[in-house]
Amino acid sequence: MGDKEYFKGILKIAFEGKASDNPLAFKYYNPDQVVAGKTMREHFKFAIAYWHSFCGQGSDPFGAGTQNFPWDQSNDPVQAAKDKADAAFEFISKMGFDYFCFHDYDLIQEGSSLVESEKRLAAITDYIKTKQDASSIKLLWGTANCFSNPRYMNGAATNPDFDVVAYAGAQVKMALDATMKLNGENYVFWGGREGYISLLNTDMGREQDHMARFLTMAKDYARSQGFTGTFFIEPKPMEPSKHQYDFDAATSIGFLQKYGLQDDFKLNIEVNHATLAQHTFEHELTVAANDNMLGSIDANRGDYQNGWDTDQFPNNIEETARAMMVFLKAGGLQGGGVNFDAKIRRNSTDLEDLFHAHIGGADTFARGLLVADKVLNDPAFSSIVNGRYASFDSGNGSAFEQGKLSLSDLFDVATSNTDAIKARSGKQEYLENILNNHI
Ligand code: XUL
Ligand code: CO
Repeated sequence: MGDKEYFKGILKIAFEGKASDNPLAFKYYNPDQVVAGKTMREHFKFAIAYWHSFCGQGSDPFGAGTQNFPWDQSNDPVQAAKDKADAAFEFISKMGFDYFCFHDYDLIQEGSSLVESEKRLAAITDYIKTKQDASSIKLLWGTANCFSNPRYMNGAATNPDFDVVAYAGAQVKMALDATMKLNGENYVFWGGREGYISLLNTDMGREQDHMARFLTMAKDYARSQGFTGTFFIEPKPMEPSKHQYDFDAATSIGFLQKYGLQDDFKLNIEVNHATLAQHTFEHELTVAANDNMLGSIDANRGDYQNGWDTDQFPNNIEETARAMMVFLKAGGLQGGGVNFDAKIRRNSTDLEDLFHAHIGGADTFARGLLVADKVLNDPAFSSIVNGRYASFDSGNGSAFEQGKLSLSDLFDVATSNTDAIKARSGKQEYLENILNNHI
């Protein structure tokens, strides 16, 4: 820690249990508690998002930022970046989390040229490396911000101008170097402007070929430098582009499989991105898990009354419990963790609010996990779900699953069945009651 303490008066957040009335304590997240064979710490690998918690100051399209971060006071970019790193590491340590995630220019302000940016990134990653060595804090993933700068208004890897594609390549190379220097466990691609605003001027097929080429080059470069981590694609249907190519989990998996990238790349599923795509969080996790592509989670929530990415802290216990059922059935995440890609509201202006937000998020996931484990182990629940497919466990159903029947065989089976088809209840309301009873 630097000499300065930013979050004065706040000590390390401890697990005190449900009965505690201390607002700065975990009620459910007990890092050492074992659930379904692993500690909560191991299940979740909670990470803080550098951008929302230490960079974004609450500006929106209608007004300037409302936060006045004490670590954002220096005019010298390197000093300002070091102060921000001090604040971030103090916060992560006090939360008792193990990880952080960043975009390149969250760490330090972009320079006026690529060479200047590279120098700045080298300076701040040197500094962060010493802070990592002095603590147990690790990098869950790094990424490059290839969407904010106006040069990327028509996309980065999918830009119709090759000079911009090359620029994005240089930026991603530097972000990969920074990630590898800090022993990042994974690397993320979120294609905010990799899509179109109008199809009148867009060659979609050619742009998608370019995106695949670009991802392949990035993967080959990192592998050649000894990076063994996983690459994640983060699906999102829209915003800022009208339509983004990584629309949802199914679309992204199809893309990765088409271009042979499915072994190196997995998915980073974000709650509010799922709901923007008209899916539930549990749906997107299920699609990813079914193809062995469930890599990581960006935790947050949307708002039922509007249609954009509000990135609020997770607090919906039912939504999280249903997601954790998928998570447990899938055997967890492939390489990733749970990154709080969420921001406190614009009028939450006390530094302490950042703690309340992350405590609530961690407790929501912990509760979700505990509930999911109970539901999955409840015989009343599993017998209904398993029983639903029992007709495929033996006889002709089993032969069908094994590919041993033809369509003519189905005709013979159906015509020789003299009994009327029985209505079999899906028991949805009963299952919903079982879930709620465990909450
Ligand atoms: C944007 C979003 C990003 C990615 C990283 O909606 O989720 O913050 O997680 O670029
Ligand atoms: Co995200």
